[in-house]
Amino acid sequence: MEDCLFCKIVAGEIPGDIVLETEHTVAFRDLNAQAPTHVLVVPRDHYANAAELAAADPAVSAELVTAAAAVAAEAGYDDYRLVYNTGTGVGQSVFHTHLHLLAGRPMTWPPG
Ligand code: DGP
Repeated sequence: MEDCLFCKIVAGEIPGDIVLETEHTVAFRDLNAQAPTHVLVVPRDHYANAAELAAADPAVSAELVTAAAAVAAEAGYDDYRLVYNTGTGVGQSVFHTHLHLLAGRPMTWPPG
């Protein structure tokens, strides 16, 4: 999609610190890391949020989770948090589905 930041990272048009690529996903480090490991896993195709992706392509939705687990395992973490923000009210700022993988520090619940 034109003017989508994450579509451009997937396409290699702007740089991303890519840590894993699978058939349908790309994982790269978050520019504004909130944990020692903070990676975003995105589908290669454009969807606005997690629910849109899950409705359109459940297999790729699952692939995001398995890719995130692989990144966590490769980094040596058994404990990690996966987050989808949906909507500006909870902090979504990029409207290309992305799964946040956070690991490497203690985390509280409920989240802020
Ligand atoms: P969210 O707030 O859930 O929409 O998450 C968007 C994340 O994207 C946020 O944590 C910061 C990150 N981000 C924004 N611009 C860039 C960029 O150009 N490159 C990378 N790697 N991450 C970015």
